Order: sequence, then structure tokens, then C-alpha cells
Amino acid sequence: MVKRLILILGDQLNDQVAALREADKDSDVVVMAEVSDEASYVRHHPKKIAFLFAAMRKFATHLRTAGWTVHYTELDDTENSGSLTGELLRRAEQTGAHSVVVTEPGEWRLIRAFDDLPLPVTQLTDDRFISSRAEFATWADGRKQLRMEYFYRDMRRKTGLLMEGDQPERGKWNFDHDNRKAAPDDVTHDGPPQFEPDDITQTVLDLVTSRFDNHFGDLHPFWFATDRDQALQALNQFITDALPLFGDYQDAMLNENRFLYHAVIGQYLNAGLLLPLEVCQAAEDAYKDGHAPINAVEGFIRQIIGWREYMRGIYFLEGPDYPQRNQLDHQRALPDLYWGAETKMHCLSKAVEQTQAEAYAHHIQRLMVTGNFALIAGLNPQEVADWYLAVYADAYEWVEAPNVIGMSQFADGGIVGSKPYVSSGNYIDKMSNYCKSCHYKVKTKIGDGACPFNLLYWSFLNRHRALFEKNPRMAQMYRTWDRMANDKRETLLSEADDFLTKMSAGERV
Ligand code: FAD
Ligand code: DLZ
Ligand code: SF4
Repeated sequence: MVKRLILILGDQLNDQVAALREADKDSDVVVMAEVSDEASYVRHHPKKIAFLFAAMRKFATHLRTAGWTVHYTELDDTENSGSLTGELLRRAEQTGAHSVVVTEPGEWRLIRAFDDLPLPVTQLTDDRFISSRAEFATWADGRKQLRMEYFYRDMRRKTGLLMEGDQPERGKWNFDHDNRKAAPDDVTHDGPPQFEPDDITQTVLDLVTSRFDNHFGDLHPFWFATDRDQALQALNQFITDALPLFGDYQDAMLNENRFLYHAVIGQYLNAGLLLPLEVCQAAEDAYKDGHAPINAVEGFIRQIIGWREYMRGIYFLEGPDYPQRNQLDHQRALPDLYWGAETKMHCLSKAVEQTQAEAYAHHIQRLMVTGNFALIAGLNPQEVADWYLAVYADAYEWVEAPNVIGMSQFADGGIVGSKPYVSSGNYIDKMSNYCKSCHYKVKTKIGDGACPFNLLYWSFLNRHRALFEKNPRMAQMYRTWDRMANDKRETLLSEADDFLTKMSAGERV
């Protein structure tokens, strides 16, 4: 008799997940399901849906080969109930199982749905992460500020990565100072490997074309890795070809190059095809072998055992209402340019164009182009967050919400960041070659052709003066604003208003 259903979610595709380790091949049944509820709670990018469904199908095949009984529901199955809870109830009735075991999902929505299921569900700690929810809560307890840097140092101590005894390698925890180079003239890396779709992936691509053609994003060409072997190949290629320059050009952006020296492994890590520790160990080995310098390797490891773990910690610590926060009371609707409508702002146009094509943009494009613009234009953070959750192949609420609501939109009031990430066009000009091909002039502050980032930056600071002027890291900006001539300030604010009015009216701006 079947004892338990072992639910494996679309982002838990690894032999090491807790629910599989706990399960018994002889008496338990693995349940996996492609369901319309999950594919459409936001309108995910077609590449993201295809990636997950292909990776799920291939993982199910892998489990069967390893001797597991797997009940797999394809999206088109006539019996498909359309939801994960519906599928669990249906499979329980079919098999006679009386309980469910699942590795805890990365979303409050699903955690609650499983808690409410009229079947006993055990939700196990997801120990793919280095810091458990409980450990993060202990770390956070009693601290006035939850600074990533201190959490990260604890993660270094815990994992032993880049440590010499109890001291950091080369005597410094953080080499970020060396990682701010502007875009290189010549990029020596071809970007991530592109995998030819196999038969399983091809079937999924046909399904996604027929069912999700109306979602924003290009399905073709589809090149993602869809199983662990391929994801490991992608990781190895990154370590060999790109990691040595990852640090130097981490913040750079180029018209001609979508990936620069980034790893493009977020979707593999978050779906379980790669594990965070093995990725960091591969990077550390490259440092020990003399293949990659310390600024690159430390920077890369910090993103994973620092930022990634910290973001997850914040998501669970802050509770289910976190994604709904809107501390700055921003209410402007997301303009169509985020969905590919034409814009004269070249940086935004490039970031959205590559997002549409690849379901990918790197961190600085997300933070300092699309995110920065959303913040200084006063866009509603929940609409902004839904956009990020939909369009990126690596987006799941546990990591998307703290990045968008916290780091990017300051909608959590300063839990993740001590000041908002806002900048004028100057920063974008320094880190990219976008401005050279733009309709607007980055050096122009007001009047004909003024860069909208310049206008909106000051109007944002002016609007939120009461909140930010006492922040020591922002005092200098307010001093500069105060030194500006009165009529210049007035012109600037009125041009910013005009720009936003036109944008919201659907004019091409
Ligand atoms: P690399 O630059 O090569 O970095 C390596 C890895 O470090 C990434 O794969 C990722 O796992 C990790 N990492 C780096 N920065 C962060 C971070 N801030 N938070 C968590 N992990 C990080 N990352 C997601 O995984 N999912 C998201 O939904 C997501 N949404 C974001 C939204 C905004 C507004 C911003 C500013 C950042 C967001 N990030 C998100 C973080 C980061 O942009 C992506 O992890 C990164 O761009 C993925 O590309 P990569 O693999 O080439 O990363
Ligand atoms: C994102 C996603 C999509 C598009 N489809 C499925 C699915 O059909 N079945 C599934 O088990 N999971 C899917 N997911 C991931 C979930 O929506 C959810 O974000 C994660 O499981 C949370 O950990
Ligand atoms: Fe973007 Fe302004 Fe530069 Fe144009 S000039 S690319 S809008 S920062």
C-alpha cells in the first residue's frame, strides 16, 4: 500500500532535497505536476515556463530510472485539476495515500495552501540553503540593523569558504572596492553555453507555444540547460572563461553584450539543478589553482552565500505581508514601456529588449536601470514586483520580493538597504555605453533633450525630503539640491511632472 505522497515542486529538482532524502522508494510515491495555477499566478515569461516544465520532465525521468514511482501530471492531461493542492488530493484518492511530505516551498502562498490541505502535510526545512529560517531569525534577533555584510561574514565562517583559520583570505572580507570598472572595450567571453533542445524540451516548447503565446517574452531561440549535467557544464564554462573577470566588470553594461562576465546560473540554482555550496566550492577551487583572482572569487561567493541567503532570510523573517509593503506610497501604474512599448530612453529600451529576448538581465540592469527608473518615477511597487516575478527565469518570490520591494524600491522602509538605490543618468553613463546611442542627452539637466533620469532623480529627492534628508549618506545630495538656483529647481520639477504625465498618458517618452 502507498504510504505517503512525496511532492517535488518545480524548483526542487535535486536528489538532495529533504523530501526525497526522507522518502522510501518501496512505499512512497513521488508527485510532480505542471499546473495552470502556477504557470499563471503571474504571466511568467514563456522561456521560464518552458525551462521549468522541461527540467521537471527530465527530473521525473531521472527519478524513475533511479527506481522511484513517479506520478507526473503534464499540463495537457485531461484529468489535470489545475492546482498543486488539487493534484495532491487527486493522487491521494488514486493511490490511497493518507499524508504528504514536501520540502518547504519558497512562497508563503504555497506554504499556507499546504497547511490548509485536508490531508496531513509535513513541510520539511529546505536545507539546500546554508542558513535555515531559524538560524537567520537567531542572527537577526536584537539587531538594530540587518546588514548583509555581517551576515555574510558569519556564512564565511560557517562554510569555511575563503578562510584562513578564523581570518578571511588575504585579510579582508570584501573586495568590492576593486569591482567597479566601467564597461570593457572588448568582451573576451561568449556568454553562457547554448543547449540545443532535446526531444523532451522540444515537446515542451510546442506546449508552451500553444498555451502561453500571449505572455510577454520570446520563447525562441531556447537555449537554457534543462538538466543537472547541462547546468554543471554551464557552471564549468563560467568558471573557466568568465569568472576571472567577473569582479572587474560586475557592474558594467554594454549595448552589444547581454551577459558580459556574469554566470547566468540564477535559474539553475533556484530550480535546484545546481546547489549553492558546490557552485561556491568550484569558484574557490579556481582561486586556489591561481585561475581567478581574489576580487572575482570573493565577489562571486558573496553574491551566493551572502546576498542570496540574506534575501531569503529577510523574506521569511518579515512575514507574508512583506511583498505588499509600500513605505513611500508610490501609486503610479507600470507604464507600457516595461512590456516592450517603444521608449526613447535607450538604457530602458535595451534592458527591456534583452529581458523580452532572454528572460535575463544582470544585476545592475535590474537595479540601476529598470529598478532605478521605477523608483524615481514613483511606480507602484507591487506592480513593479509582479513584473520582475514574471519576466526573469530565476524569479521566485523568496528572492524576488526582497530584491524588488527591499533593495530596489525601498518599499520596506530600509530593512534591506540603508538608502534608496537612486541615481541620475550620470551613473548609467559611467557604467555603460547606452547614453551614446540615446535620444536624450545625459549631460543635459533641464530643457530640450534632458535625460529623464536627471529630472526624475531630483524630483524623487524633493518629494521624499522629509524621509531622507537626515540620512547621512544622502545629506550631500540635498546640499547640492539646495545650492541650485530657485528657477532651475522649479523648471526641473515641472519638467519631471510633464514627463510623467506624458508617460502615464501612453505617449512615447
Ligand atoms: P551573477 O551576477 O553571475 O551572480 C551569481 C549568483 O549570485 C546569481 O546567480 C544569484 O544566485 C546570486 N545573486 C547575485 N545577486 C543576488 C541578489 N541580489 N539576490 C540573490 N541572489 C543574488 N535574483 C534571483 O535569483 N531571482 C530574482 O527574482 C531576482 N530579482 C531581482 C530583482 C531586482 C530588482 C534586483 C536588483 C536583483 C534581483 N536578483 C534576483 C538578483 C540578481 O540580479 C540575479 O540573481 C542575477 O542577476 C542573476 O544572474 P547571474 O546568474 O548571471 O548572476
Ligand atoms: C514557477 C512555477 C511554474 C511556472 N510552474 C510550476 C508548476 O507547474 N509546478 C510546480 O510545481 N511549480 C511551478 N512553479 C514554481 C512554483 O510556482 C513556486 O514558485 C515554487 O514552487 C515555490 O517554491
Ligand atoms: Fe538612459 Fe538618460 Fe543615458 Fe538615455 S541619456 S541612455 S535615458 S541614462
